[in-house]
Amino acid sequence: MDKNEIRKIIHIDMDAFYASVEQRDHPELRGKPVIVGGLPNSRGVVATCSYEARKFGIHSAMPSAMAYRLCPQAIFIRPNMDKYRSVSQQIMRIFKSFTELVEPLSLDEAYLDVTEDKLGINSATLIAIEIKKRIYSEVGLTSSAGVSFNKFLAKVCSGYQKPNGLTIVTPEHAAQFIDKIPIGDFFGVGKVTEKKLLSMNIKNGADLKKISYEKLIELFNERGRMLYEHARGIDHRPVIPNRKRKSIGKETTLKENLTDIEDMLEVIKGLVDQVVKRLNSHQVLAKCVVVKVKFEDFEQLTRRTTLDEPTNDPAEIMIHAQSLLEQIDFHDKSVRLLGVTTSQFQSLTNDSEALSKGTRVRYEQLKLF
Ligand code: DCP
Ligand code: MG
Repeated sequence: MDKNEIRKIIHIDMDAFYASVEQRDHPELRGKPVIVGGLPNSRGVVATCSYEARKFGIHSAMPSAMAYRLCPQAIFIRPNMDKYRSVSQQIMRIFKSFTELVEPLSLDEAYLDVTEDKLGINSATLIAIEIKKRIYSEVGLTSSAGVSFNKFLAKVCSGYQKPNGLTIVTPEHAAQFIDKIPIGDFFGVGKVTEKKLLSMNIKNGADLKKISYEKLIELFNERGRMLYEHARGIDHRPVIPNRKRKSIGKETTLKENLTDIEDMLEVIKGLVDQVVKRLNSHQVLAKCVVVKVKFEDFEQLTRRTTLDEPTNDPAEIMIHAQSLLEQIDFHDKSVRLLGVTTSQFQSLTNDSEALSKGTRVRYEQLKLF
């Protein structure tokens, strides 16, 4: 893309994500301090908490025992990750109805590039409003959106008026907005860097802009260049969509070349086990199995088969891998590498039913950016 073209970027982040899902599903928890994470008598920590609990000073990563001391009446709930993952899939699908350029950062947040949108709406602000409405009516949750012309500003914006916020920073207003951004909110500034910058009396964007390029590079190398640019509203990082994985495989170069098929099957079995682990972590079944062989002379070939039903059963995948290996003509050559790959996936996760609720959106500005 032309670097001079002004992009339209949205960052969406769900409000108190896990806790809001629990309050949605258990109406008796609404309006109450809810803590999702470890239980108070465990060594666990708070994953997140409702905004009602935040008033007591509770926050993510705090030990649950401390959260209990701050707010003994809080309701503690163990996380239900399957549920949060399925809600996440629902919101990502809503995003994708506006653009294919969706980059998820975690279950509850994503960048969208809507410079061109599928529906021809053409205004990032109106798209953000529409997305918030649809998440509320179809999923039953509130979210916060930031709208700007690059990733850095869009992300800072989405956190600006949480919960249920919408903040827009146009190119004309960027400089004055950046001046006020606390230094700890700049991309790549963690606790250590924040301390270092504060000790140099750099508290916000305005202070950061006064530091020379050379000085920032000297202090922080590549990160220094980014800070220099971000302080001036420059951030060319593209929105990179998470392309769906098409295959999962594992291969290994053998310690010694093999000629005995029984030895090869032993190796294949180990590979199948590793592939199945990864199928499970991606929550998919596979319908296609491929075996790859590389010979001592580096010639290589693959054999594939398609199953009647998708599977994640290692014994079943092994049966197919074995029969594929047995079909190979080795011409008395030894084998230096073996691989197993699976593809044609079917997802194991079911989406929970979309909730239908009233639509309510609050926003501060409505500029057709
Ligand atoms: N999370 C976690 N451990 C952390 C931070 C977050 O397990 N240290 C989980 C729980 C959150 C989810 O990730 O619900 C999203 O993280 P966010 O930082 O976006 O926090 P929330 O969505 O809970 O709250 P906010 O309204 O501040 O975005
Ligand atoms: Mg969030």
